[in-house]
Amino acid sequence: MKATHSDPTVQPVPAAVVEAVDAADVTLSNPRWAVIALGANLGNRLETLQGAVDALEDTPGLRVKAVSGVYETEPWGVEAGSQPAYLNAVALVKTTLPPSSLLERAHAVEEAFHRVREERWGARTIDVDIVAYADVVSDDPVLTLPHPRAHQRAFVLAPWHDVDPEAQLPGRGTVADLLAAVGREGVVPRADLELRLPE
Ligand code: A4P
Ligand code: MG
Repeated sequence: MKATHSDPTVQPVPAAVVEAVDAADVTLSNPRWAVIALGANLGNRLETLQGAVDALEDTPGLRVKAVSGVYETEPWGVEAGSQPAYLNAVALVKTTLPPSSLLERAHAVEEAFHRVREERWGARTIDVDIVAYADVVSDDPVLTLPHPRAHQRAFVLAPWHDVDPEAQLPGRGTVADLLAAVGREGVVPRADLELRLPE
């Protein structure tokens, strides 16, 4: 039976929920930019990447401003042939969330797509990493900024360079120079796959 406002069994909406709904309508006042790396090597990889982009856009205080093309990449950090290939992409976002809240949101998105953590660098339905948050530099292991391995990874640098050719990785130099240094081996553009920028 459909509940109505006059239905005495309907509980009032808790204040916290009301706040969350209100926050979704907030106009960003002083947003910072952040770069989010997305990687998937289990399940329907493209669908999951798109779902993660859409879930990020659904975050109060966050707007996805650009999404890169999709790259098929060899698994990094594990024995060759031991894991399926990844699809990787990068999203540029503007957000009023502080870094810690952005990380919480990244973890919530991973959980929504049933990410299971069994081993470090294990195969995953989705990895949502914060590559950079404005010019913040931090060696906190809970949230290291920039991401401590981003400068070594063509699967982050190539898609990031595509959406922002002038980008700088704080403390490391330009993304263009870093990409030239690591090369593009094992990182293949998939022009047949495309991520949509949420409307
Ligand atoms: N953490 C610290 N800094 C950050 C940050 N900037 N962004 C902490 C996100 N998380 C950060 O991460 C482990 C812990 O890192 C978290 O608790 C968080 O607080 P995780 O996602 O639980 O585990 P993980 O991803 O397996 O570990 P790690 O060390 O973050 O892995 P990486 O370095 O991200 O590598 N190969 C290809 N081709 N493509 C990939 O996308 N990804 C990985 C994951 C390995 N090989 C890959 C790819
Ligand atoms: Mg990660």
